[in-house]
Amino acid sequence: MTSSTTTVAPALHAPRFSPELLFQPARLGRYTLPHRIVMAPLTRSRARQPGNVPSSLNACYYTQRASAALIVTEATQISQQGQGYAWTPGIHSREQVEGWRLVTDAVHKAGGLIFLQLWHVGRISHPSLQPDGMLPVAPSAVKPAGQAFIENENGQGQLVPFVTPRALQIEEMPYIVQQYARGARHALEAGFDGVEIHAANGYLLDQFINSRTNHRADSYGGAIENRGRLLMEVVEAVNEVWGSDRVGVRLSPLGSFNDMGDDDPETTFGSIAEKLNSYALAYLHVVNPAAAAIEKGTEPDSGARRVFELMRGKYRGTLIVAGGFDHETAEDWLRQGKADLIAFGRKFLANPDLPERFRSRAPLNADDPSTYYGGGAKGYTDYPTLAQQRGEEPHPCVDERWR
Ligand code: 8OZ
Repeated sequence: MTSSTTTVAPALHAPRFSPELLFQPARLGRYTLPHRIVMAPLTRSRARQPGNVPSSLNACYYTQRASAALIVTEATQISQQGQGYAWTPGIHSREQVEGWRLVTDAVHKAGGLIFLQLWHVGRISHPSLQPDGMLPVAPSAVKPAGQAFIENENGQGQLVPFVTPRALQIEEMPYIVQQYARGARHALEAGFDGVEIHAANGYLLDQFINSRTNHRADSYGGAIENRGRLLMEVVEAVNEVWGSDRVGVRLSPLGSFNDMGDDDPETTFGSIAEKLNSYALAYLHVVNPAAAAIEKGTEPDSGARRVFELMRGKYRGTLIVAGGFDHETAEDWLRQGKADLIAFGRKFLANPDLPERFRSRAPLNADDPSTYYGGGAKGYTDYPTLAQQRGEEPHPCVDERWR
């Protein structure tokens, strides 16, 4: 039988299911990504001490996850003033830049793409983490409810009440922007592929954006144009270093983590999304305000849906969405045009080969919350790949330089 005799109408030959959008290539600024599964930024509190220096253990962890379309590193303080938790890595000292070099070299050897997340915690800190035991800084002297995670005199982690932060003087604002610019330059020296500006989850930039933490009467407070000013100045300074097509911004509209809140989130986050259009960034990364509902399998409340839809409508660039997705909900969101890429946190933490597992519809390892923060290789670099589960030996990737 020749092929011509078997030719039938193309429609009958079309696959029953169209190919998954999760596995279609995507543009991200100057990069082309092979698929749409991003590794979300995840605080793991395992930087080498003293000095909060990234180590070969951290390089091992990221390299195991190099099949992500993009890795966004854990939040990384741009200054000692910007640190809010014990044992998180920094990008302000020479040793830290060299430590991150281990990470980027190893990830690149494995074919990965990696952006550093630039972080200043603002009021979510404690004098014991600050230079010379000073007060943490914030837009306004508003104490967050809750506790800071610090290291005590015995080298152990400990929760202590937050203090009332010191409101930044307007004369200091250029120096805050310069902290971000230095972090950006250091990230370039450390060999990253780009940077993400952390403006989410109740840290400094988010504290300026949200009305309940920003009571300023100067040009950084009041109307949203003013509350968004610091973020825009930071974006401009970081773009100078990297070019806007290697810079992303992360926001968490309606987020309540770290005692956050805004009196008019539609205006606030709609305006920020709109304003960010003018910078031609690589991407905007949004923590889905409906994440909790998605995870529970319930309908998100209408406020969360409205704010998200508003932002999606206003923002014209590439949008990454994170928060409680699984394979099916991720594919649904891409199909409905609600996101261009999906970021996975806890699933990537527990499944170093997450894209392969999704592709082959393999079962996922469960994550272990007791090993999220602090410690060593356990619960960090010992989650097995599919290959290991089939009996292959793990690739040894931690060398003796760690600790
Ligand atoms: C969990 C624990 C500590 C920090 C964030 C950087 O929420 C964090 C963080 C999360 O963005």
